Amino acid sequence: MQWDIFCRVVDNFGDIGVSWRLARALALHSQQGVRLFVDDWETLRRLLPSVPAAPAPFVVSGVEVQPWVLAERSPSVAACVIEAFACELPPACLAAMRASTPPPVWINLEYLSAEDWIEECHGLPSPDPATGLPKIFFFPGFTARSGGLIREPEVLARRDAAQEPDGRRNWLADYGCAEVSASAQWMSLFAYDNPQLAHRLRDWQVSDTPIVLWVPEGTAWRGLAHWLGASLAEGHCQQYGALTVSALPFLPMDDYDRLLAVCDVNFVRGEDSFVRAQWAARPFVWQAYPQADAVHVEKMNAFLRRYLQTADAATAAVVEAMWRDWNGAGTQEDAWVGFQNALPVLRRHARQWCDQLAATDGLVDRLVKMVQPDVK
Ligand code: TRH
Repeated sequence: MQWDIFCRVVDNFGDIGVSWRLARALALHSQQGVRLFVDDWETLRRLLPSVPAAPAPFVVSGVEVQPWVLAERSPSVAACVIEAFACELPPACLAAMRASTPPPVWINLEYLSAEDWIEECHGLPSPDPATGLPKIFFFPGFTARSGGLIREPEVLARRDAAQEPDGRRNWLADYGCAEVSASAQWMSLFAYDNPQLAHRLRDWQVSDTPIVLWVPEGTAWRGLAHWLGASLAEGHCQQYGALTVSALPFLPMDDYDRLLAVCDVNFVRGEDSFVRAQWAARPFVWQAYPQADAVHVEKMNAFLRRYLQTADAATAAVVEAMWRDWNGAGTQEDAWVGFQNALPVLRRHARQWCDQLAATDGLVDRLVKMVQPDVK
């Protein structure tokens, strides 16, 4: 069976990050033909540096990656068409889909949410006004009645390897600098502009425990530069009291996953890094993509209700305080101290949560079962 995934990059990295992970997981899982059409080759290359500079069809990890224009010029219809995040397919593809017998299964991949309402909408078809073809809405999520989470077959094994005793040594061999101690508390930072960052940096500077903060290139550099009073460049690695700041390049995706696995705490954002932090099975703080009318706070609360269901009241309180503070939903001066003190418990909790998620079908299994119900 042939799968076509269409992705337009609206902003940031999440659209292509999720689409690429899905394409790779589908190719690995089902050994079926997978093509990924993408309109922003440069952003794809940031995640996958092995992709050649000139946009042209290219096979990587079993996925045929294609520039978007090729779908516009010579559309061919796959048995299953996945439209990522309602990105609107090229008119030529829509026409070819309408003319094809039988028509393809057409899936709209939605944004991940922990909210209850997605269960009612997951898997529902809706007629597309332009073509009359049914489009099925697929909602990734955390429950059995949702579309699940993308989990490539080897993701947990790769995490376990990175968390072996030599995992940090290997990381330091690739990205380390003399100032970094392998035994410090390691944290990664991937964030949108965040006024709370300055407060946290102050906390970390006076921490009793030495802290190393790994910061891949991106928006968080701006906040850091403001706090440092100097611009930041790749390779910047310097100590500020108990805090060592290490500025990394924007990492190839698999190295970003490795960073999450070797850190004690991960600050993540958006959708894809949020999921990867959960597979890393380490305590994490999520910055939800900021939306008008504090919609993102609702999303955060919906996730926390699930994530903290089995946590005791004291543990739940420190996580809630830290996450609310980080998402601008209620400042709490001692949010970090409480969170840091609870880290041993939070680490066990993160592992339990990850194991619980990993015991259920991943998104690709659920997708294949929906599209090919007869396949065992
Ligand atoms: O980049 P994001 O903010 O993307 C967001 C979300 O997807 C959000 O839901 C969407 O509405 C908005 O974009 C438009 O965060 P996200 O989802 O975590 O995607 C980041 C991707 O970048 C993820 O696949 C991990 C990858 N990454 C690297 O490969 N290397 C790096 O160094 C870093 C920091 C990230």
